[in-house]
Formats: sequence, C-alpha cells, structure tokens
Amino acid sequence: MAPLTSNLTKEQRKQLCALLGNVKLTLLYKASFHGYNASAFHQQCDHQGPTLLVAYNYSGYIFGGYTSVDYAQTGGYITDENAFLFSIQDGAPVTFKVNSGHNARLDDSGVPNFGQQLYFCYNNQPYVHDQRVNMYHAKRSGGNAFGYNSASLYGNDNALIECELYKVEQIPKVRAEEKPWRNILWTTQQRGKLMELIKKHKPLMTSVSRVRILMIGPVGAGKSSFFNSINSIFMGRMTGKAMSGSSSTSLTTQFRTYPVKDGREGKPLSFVLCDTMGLEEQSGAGLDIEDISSILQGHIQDRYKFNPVTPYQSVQKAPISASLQEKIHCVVYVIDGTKISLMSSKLEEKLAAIRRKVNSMGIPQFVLMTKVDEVCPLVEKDLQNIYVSSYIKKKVQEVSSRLGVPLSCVLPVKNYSQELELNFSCDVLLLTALQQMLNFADDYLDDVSPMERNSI
Ligand SMILES: Nc1nc2c(ncn2[C@@H]2O[C@H](COP(=O)(O)OP(=O)(O)OP(=O)(O)O)[C@@H](O)[C@H]2O)c(=O)[nH]1
Ligand SMILES: [Mg+2]
Repeated sequence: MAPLTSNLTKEQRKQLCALLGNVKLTLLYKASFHGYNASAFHQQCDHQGPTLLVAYNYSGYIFGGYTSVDYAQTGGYITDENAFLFSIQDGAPVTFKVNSGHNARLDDSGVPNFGQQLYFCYNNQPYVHDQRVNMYHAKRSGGNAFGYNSASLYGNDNALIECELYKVEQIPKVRAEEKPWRNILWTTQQRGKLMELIKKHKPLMTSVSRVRILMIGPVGAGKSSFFNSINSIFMGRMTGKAMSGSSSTSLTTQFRTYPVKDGREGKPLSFVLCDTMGLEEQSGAGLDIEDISSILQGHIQDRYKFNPVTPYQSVQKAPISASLQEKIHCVVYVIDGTKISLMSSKLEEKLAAIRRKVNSMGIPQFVLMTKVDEVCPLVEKDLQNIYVSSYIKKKVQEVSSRLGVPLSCVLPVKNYSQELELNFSCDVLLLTALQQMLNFADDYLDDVSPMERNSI
C-alpha cells in the first residue's frame, strides 16, 4: 500500500503506456526499496496479472519487458505471444517481440527473466545478466526467444541503478448510468447550504464543545489532505497546514488535532479533525492498534509523536480516565480508491481488528474513498460524473465488502491536491462527507451511557 515513487518521467510513462494500449501502470516493486532479490520480487509481484518490468542503467537506458501472464513460481515455461522487450534511450521506444514458438519466460522462484536470456537482479545484485552471450545456454533454452541486439537494448551496460515492476491494467471503458445511483445537488446554493449547516452545528451535549473525528487509513490515502481540503473551504483559499505528499512511509508522524475556523478571523467550528500516522501492513511499522485504542479513549494529546515500536500504552501503563470531550466521537477510514484491489490481506486484517475495537466502543464509523479523480476517467473529466460512473459504483461496492461496512457508509471524495483555486463541485462532495461525520458524532453523543455522560 505504501506509495512508492516511480523513476519514470511523465513522458516516459506515456511512451510505455502507448505500447500497451489504454492502460494504467501501478508500481508494485522497486528494487532499491524492497531489495534486489528473488523473494522480495515474488512477494510484491506474484499473482498480479500483466506486468511491465522497467530497469534503469548508468548509460541512461530504460529497458525491460512486458508479460501478460502472472508471476506465480510454477516452475513452468510460459508461452506468451504478447510478451515483448523494450528500450527507451533517446526518443521513441524500440521493442522486440517474442519469436513465435519460443517461451517468453521460465516461471520459477528465481529473479525475473525474459526468454531465459535476460535475468534482472541477477545473483540478487543490481545487475542484468545476458545469457545470450553464453551460446551453450542460449541453445539449451531454445535459442533466441527475443531477437534483440544488446547494444540497442541496454547499450551493453549491465549495471543497474534501479529495477521496477508495474502492474498493467486496462483503463475501463466506463459506462455512464442513465440515472445517478446517488442523488446530490450540484449547485452553489447546495454548497452554501451545507456550509451554513456545518457552521451552525453544535454538539448534542453542552459538555462537549467540539466533536472529535478521527481519520485512520493506509500511508498516502489522503488523511492530511482531507483536513487541508476542509480547512481550505472554510478559509476561502488553499491551505496546507497538515503536511501531505508521497513517501513510502507515513509523512504524518505525530497525532494532530486540527480545529477549523470559520474564516481567518472567524470562530472555531464545532468539530476537530484528528490526523494520524498511516497504517502499514507489517507489525511494528506505521500506526499501532494500541495507539488507536489510546486515541479513541482520549488519552493521547495533540502533537504526540508516534513510535511504532513502543506504542503509547506500553509507555503509560495506567492512564487516568479521560473526559467525554477528549474521546473520539466518530471514526473515518480514509482509503485510496486507486489502491483497493491492491490492498494486501495483512492490511485488510489490520483494518478488521481496528474495526472490531471501534465497534466494541460503540463509536460510529464510515469510509472516505479518496482520489476518485484518478480512479475513473469520466470523473477526471468532470467530478459531477461521480454518481453516474458505473466504475466508481463498483469501487464503492468493493470497499464496502472488503472493509465490511454498509454501502451507504462509503463516501467517495476528491481532496484538493494540486489545485490553486476552490471548486464548488469538489466542495459539495467534501462538505457532504463532513456533514455526515457530524451526524454520526451526534448519534454517538445521543447514545452515550449515563456513566460516560458524567465523566466530564
Ligand atoms: N488526485 C488526488 N490526489 C490526492 C487526493 N487525496 C490526496 N492526494 C494526494 O495523495 C498524496 C498523499 O496524501 P496525504 O494527504 O499526504 O496522505 P496521508 O493519508 O496523510 O498520508 P500519510 O500521512 O503519509 O500516512 C498527496 O500527494 C496528495 O496530494 C485526491 O483525492 N486526489
Ligand atoms: Mg498524513
């Protein structure tokens, strides 16, 4: 789930996509991050469908190969007539198709190979090994599966700077549904109405001055950006108080509780958005479930620095009971819409454990599905297509079933990410989501036990 950064420039990515049709590339493996070895490669890349391997050498060549068949360590020979090798140096890429009657790959547990001729990360090193140089092996593996010329493929320079593997997915031809599957009013009046409702909102109990909404989600899902977006709407200009961006580990390392004001000199609104460190699939990395438990109970203060190895509870053995005001009143899972099908089972289990914990405390929860603009080309063109896009509907259903939350509790949104100006369609979606969070927090406060009511 970690958002790795690709070494490809926009132009190079475009050139490679053009070789494959209307596709998108998602980076699964980066040797400098995951390791130059076969087991790291297979851990990230097995059973991912069609993939594109991209290597970079010191002579400036970007080269590699495409295979339409999964890596699966079957030990079998793969015939794949769609396979090809490519190279970009200056200008347009050159390609070398697999010769008919030849195997495109040996699907073993070793490092990736093409035609048993080219082995990437050979000997678990940043190195590409060219078996063709050894004619004995070339004959044994059935000769030249790919009729390339090593000078034009990689400039005879075998030392690699980087090696990446991308999942290749066809961009769906999205059908626009005749009737929207959810109703929303795309008007500036609706934007104004939602803003008024939120400005007037008061928590159901006078003892709670502001409701606390906790955002939890994988690294890079858009938690901090959601706060920045909401803050921008009420400030009337783009703001970037919470640090956001892409990194392989969480950019947010502190627990932050962000109030939002109604304009620069305005009053604070009735809610606080609590931002956390991103979740990671491994234990001992990213936000820890024990930390979440402490946050829910109101024990963790603003600016607390997370330490995945030593969670808060192990530091403070017997925390004093916090008041209702300091507890969390609504939990929001922030999930990147472009990464749903890539979510690992380990991360899914982690989220399920968190959900059990939140459920047991009776705190309402729902899901924000972000980056809808990157999920669907119809929505990229016009955000107002969000509820007529059959593909967004499918993704919302997928989130609902993978996280085990009702469909009505999954709200797709687009955060502000590169824009310089506010846009009312974007605001309507974001404010609708915020309004829903406030309703959920009200439901929680309406239902607290008399004992908790008194723990003020
Ligand atoms: N296109 C698009 N980009 C988004 C959206 N939301 C967030 N981003 C981008 O995604 C990247 C990660 O966003 P963050 O807000 O830093 O994510 P986070 O969940 O806070 O991540 P960590 O703090 O690292 O765990 C940033 O580059 C954002 O600009 C969205 O809805 N659409
Ligand atoms: Mg963040």
